[in-house]
Amino acid sequence: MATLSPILSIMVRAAEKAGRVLIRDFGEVEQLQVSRKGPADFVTAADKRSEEIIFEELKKAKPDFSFLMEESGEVTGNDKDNIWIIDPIDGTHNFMHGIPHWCISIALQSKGKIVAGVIYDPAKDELFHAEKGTGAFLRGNKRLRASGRNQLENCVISTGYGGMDKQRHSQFVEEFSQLITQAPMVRRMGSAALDLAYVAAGRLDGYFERHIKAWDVAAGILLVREAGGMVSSIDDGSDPVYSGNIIATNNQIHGDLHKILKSAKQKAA
Ligand code: LIP
Repeated sequence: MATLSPILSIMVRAAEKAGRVLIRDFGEVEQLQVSRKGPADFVTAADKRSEEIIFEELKKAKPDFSFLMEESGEVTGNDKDNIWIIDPIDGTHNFMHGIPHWCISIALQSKGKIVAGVIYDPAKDELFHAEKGTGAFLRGNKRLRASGRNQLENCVISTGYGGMDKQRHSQFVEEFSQLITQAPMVRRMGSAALDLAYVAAGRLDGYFERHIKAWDVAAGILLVREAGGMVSSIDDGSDPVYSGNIIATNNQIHGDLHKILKSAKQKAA
């Protein structure tokens, strides 16, 4: 593998250390499915333990950096310009159900821009990484490139939807019903970070989701852009890291997919 930069090495080391513990926990989760209550408490503990491991590793390497984390929230350091954005398990429900499609996502935001991202899938031992201006890679030096498909009917599009109130539900139903008439191959795989990594890798041609968090998407947004894809917010020109709504594509179908989502929003209003 090409030599990683010092900052990516720090991020990869933290992700792999947490991943070793999580893959052991994941093995135990599969045994807990039979219990009526299920492994929810066990997975919550795994989530928190993963975040603690990542936090300690990054803090040791960069003591002054700040943090934004899914479980522990914000930790402001002396250096407010550099912020680690961490999802210790993205795809938590997959993890909880013993489905091997979850990951660790770590991004570094510097002066308001995402400059480095690592998405690690321990179950498949795939590590995606990118640094601003230097490309996106799958460990082993495989350069990631977004797909070239430009006809929606040939594209695989992923999406997600969290808990929904009535308004959200009707909007999603309208988006989905309009989408499948033009792009019938839609997937709901349960991890925003891996959805974005797969757009960067050309495995998916597009992804969109509303009511999503910065830690779900920050690293993946950089991967998609460094792989030649395009990322924007769905509803306006705001930063998709924090807007809570995102559309990411191979660049070829961005306008077509965006048009469907905007039309659906108007119809559902
Ligand atoms: C998940 C996202 C997924 C979304 C889920 C959830 P988590 O993140 O990756 O795309 O649909 O509702 O937000 O909770 O597993 O970190």
